Amino acid sequence: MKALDGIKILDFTHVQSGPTCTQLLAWFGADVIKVERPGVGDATRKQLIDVPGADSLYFTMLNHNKRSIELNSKNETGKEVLTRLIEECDVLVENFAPGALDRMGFTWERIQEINPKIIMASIKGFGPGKYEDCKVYENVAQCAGGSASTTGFLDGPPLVTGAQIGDSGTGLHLCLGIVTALFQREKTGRGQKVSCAMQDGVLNLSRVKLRDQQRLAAGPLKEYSQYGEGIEFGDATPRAGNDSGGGQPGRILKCKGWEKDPNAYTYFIIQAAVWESVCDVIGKAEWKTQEGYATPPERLDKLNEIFSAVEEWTTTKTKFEVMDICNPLNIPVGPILSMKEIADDDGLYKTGTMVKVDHPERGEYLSVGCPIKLSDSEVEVARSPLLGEHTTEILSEVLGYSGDDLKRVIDSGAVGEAKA
Ligand code: CAO
Repeated sequence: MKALDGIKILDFTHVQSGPTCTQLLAWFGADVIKVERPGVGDATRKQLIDVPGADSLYFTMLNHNKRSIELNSKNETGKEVLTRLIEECDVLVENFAPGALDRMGFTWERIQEINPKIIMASIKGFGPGKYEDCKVYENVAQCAGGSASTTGFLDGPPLVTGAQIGDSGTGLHLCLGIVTALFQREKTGRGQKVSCAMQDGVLNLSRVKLRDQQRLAAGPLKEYSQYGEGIEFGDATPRAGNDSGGGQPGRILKCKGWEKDPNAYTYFIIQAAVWESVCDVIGKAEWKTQEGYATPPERLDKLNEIFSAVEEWTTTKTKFEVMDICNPLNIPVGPILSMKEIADDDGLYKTGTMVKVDHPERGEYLSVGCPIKLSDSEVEVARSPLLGEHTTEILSEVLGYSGDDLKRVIDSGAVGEAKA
C-alpha cells in the first residue's frame, strides 16, 4: 500500500511548477489524471526537443506515474466530462494563468457546488494585489521573491540560481498544502482552496535574507566578506557571493585542476568548533592562539586572508581529497559536483534519488527520483504518459462511460483521437 492510495487527483497543471507537485502526489500513490488539450498537450512535451518525434525530457522528467486524458475543456461535452472528473476526484490542481479556469466556467464556487469535498489547489505568480493578473515564469519569481537581488557578487548584477526555486519550490509548497488539506478533510469532511504564489514561495526560501535586511539596522553584517573588505553597506541586503548564509563563514575555493576543470572547487566552512583542526590542516598552527585569529569575532575582518590561506592548501588537493581529509576532522566541506558527476554516481541510483527510466519513444533516460523517502510507502518511478494514452480507460473505468454514451463523448471531438 502507498500513502495516498485511493486519492484521485485531477491534474490540470502544465509546464513545471504544477507538474512537480502532482508528480510527488503520484509517487506517494495517488491516481493522477493529467488533463491535456487534444492534439497539443502540455506545452513542454514539444519544448527543448532532443529526440525528434519523442516527448521532451522537460516533459518526461516532470510527469512520471501519471495518466493522460485528452480533453477540450471549452467544448460542451468536454465540460460535461470535466464536471464528472470534478465529481470523482479528491483534489483539482492547476497552474493556469490567472482567471483561465473561471473563463472555462469553472469558478471555485461552481467547483464546490459540483463536489463540496474537493480540494482545489492553485499556483499563480503573485498573490492577491496589484500583480495578481500577471503571468509568471521561474526567473520572474526569483526576481520578485527577493532571491535575485541577494544572489551574485557585490560588483555584479543580480543573478538567478540554477535551482528552480520558483517552479519546483512552489510545487513543493503546494504539495504540502494539499496533503494538509486532505488531513483536515478527514476531520471536517469539507474541501478547501489551497493557493501558493510563486513570489511567496521564493520569499519563504529567501527568509534568511529578510533576516539580514532587519539586522542591517543594527550595523554592518560582519559575516559578509564586504565587512572585512571595508566596503560600506547600503540600505538593502547586499549580494554576498559565495559567503555562507549562516553564522559560520564559508567560501567556494579552488582545488587541484581548477585551471582546466570548471568544477574543481570545494565549499569550505571554517566552523568555530573545528578552527584548531582547520589551522593544523592548512599549516597555520599559530592561528589557533594568535591574537586576532583565535576567536570567531576576531576573524570576521580577516576572512579574505584566512580563506586565501585555506585555498593555498585546497589547490594542492582534488575536491574529493579535501573531503577525505576534512570529513574525519568534522570540518564541513562539499565538493562542487557537476551534473555529469551526479549522473555517474552509483550511490544515488541505489537510494532511488536518481533513476533510469525506459520510454517507448525515446528509450532509456535519466531522471531525479523522489527526494522524499517514506519507509512504509515505497516509490516506483514509472514513465510519463503519452498524450491521451489513457483517455478511453479514464472515461470508462473512472467516469463510468460505456456503450453509446462513450461513443457520444468520443464522437463529440472533445477527447482527441480516443477510440471506443
Ligand atoms: N482545453 C481547452 N483549453 C485549455 C485547456 C484544455 N484542456 N488547457 C488549457 N487551456 C487554455 C486555457 O484555458 C487558456 O485559455 P484562455 O487564455 O482563453 O483562458 C489557454 O489554454 C492558455 O493557458 P495559460 O494562459 O495558462 O497558458 P500560457 O501558455 O499562456 O501561460 C503560464 C503559461 C505558465 C505563464 C501561465 O499559465 C501562468 O502564469 N501560470 C501561473 C504561474 C505558473 O505556474 N508559472 C510557472 C510555470 S512553470 O515555469
